[in-house]
Amino acid sequence: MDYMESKTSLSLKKEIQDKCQDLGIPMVGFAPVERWENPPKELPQEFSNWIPREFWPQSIYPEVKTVIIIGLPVQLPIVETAPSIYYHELYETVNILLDEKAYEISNFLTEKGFPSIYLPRDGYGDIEVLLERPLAFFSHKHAAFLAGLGSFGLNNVLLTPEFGPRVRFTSIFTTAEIQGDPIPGEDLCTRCLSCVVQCPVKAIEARYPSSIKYPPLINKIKCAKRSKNLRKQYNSPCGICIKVCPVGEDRKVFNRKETSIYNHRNGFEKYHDAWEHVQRYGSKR
Ligand code: B12
Ligand code: SF4
Ligand code: SF4
Repeated sequence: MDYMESKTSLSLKKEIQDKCQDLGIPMVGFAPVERWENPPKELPQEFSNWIPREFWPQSIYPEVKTVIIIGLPVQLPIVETAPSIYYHELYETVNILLDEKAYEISNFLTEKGFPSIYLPRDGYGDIEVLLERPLAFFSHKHAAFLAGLGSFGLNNVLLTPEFGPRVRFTSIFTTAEIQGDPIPGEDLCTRCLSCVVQCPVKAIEARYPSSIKYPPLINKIKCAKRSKNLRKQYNSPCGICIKVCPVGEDRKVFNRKETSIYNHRNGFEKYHDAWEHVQRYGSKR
């Protein structure tokens, strides 16, 4: 990149950040596509098994130069009712918003002369498809990881300083060359094992937290089966492993630093009563 180009890249980056602010997006990151081929040394975790080449952005849209990742939070007191119709509705709302905002940003950039395309926040037809092959064609959590937005937890999702794992992502592929964001390199997972212990189907198989290798061992089929069952009851997604995670400033914001609140009723009756009330209505048990 020459001097003029890097100046353009910086002002364009600022324009995109401003656009995100106008759209009410609290989290945005930039990852040049080279990071998929040569993951930066300062990443918080080393992977024993990196994403296969066909999942890289440049394999999906050969013209892409930068991946822009946007994140919207899922509000903690609603996740606390999970599984419930309330969390189900929130999940649907955030999904629609993510897709719409990414679509709008991609058109904004295309109109500026940088052809760009949005990606759907998920990208699968039905849970039945995932039971056969629990993969999508592109992984947003790895994109967010490469943009320096967070680190992987034992729960296999990305933990962020702001919202812990309670944030959903999508991406935009742009032909604009934009400077990548710095990578803080901090491993945010405390290895508290709450996600492992609380998973109702024991899908998180991490047993030796001191010698953890990434990606963590997740039985995706067990998790997808639970999701299928909950969907029949209008209660999906499960979300327990993101509810119990102690990481995230949102815990302070919502005054929920104490995570033992989820383990027993004693002393926390008012919360349990509220969650149980929500769970009694609008979905099957
Ligand atoms: C398929 C899927 C599921 C399935 C399968 C579960 C799973 N663990 O993958 C189901 C429906 C069960 C599910 C559940 C959940 N999901 Co989900 N899911 C996805 C989806 C659509 C695709 C993930 C994917 O295929 N990635 C691509 C592959 C390459 O990544 P990977 O699976 O991590 O693969 C690694 C390892 O498997 C390993 N590996 C080992 N051998 C091999 C072999 C091959 C061929 C490959 C490819 C990889 C591989 O290497 C890979 C790289 O490290 C993404 C959305 C998206 N498009 O990104 C959301 C996504 C990952 N889910 C999300 C969430 C939040 C959840 C839930 C908490 C439910 C909820 N919404 O409340 C649970 C958590 C489950 C868990 N603990 O992992 C969020 C995560 C956000 C975050 N903060 O990180 C995402 C990004 C959705 C979004 N738009 O925000 N999910
Ligand atoms: S989403 Fe539920 S079933 Fe899947 S890993 Fe997390 S806690 Fe377990
Ligand atoms: S619940 Fe604990 S072990 Fe699991 S991801 Fe969060 S910090 Fe890590």
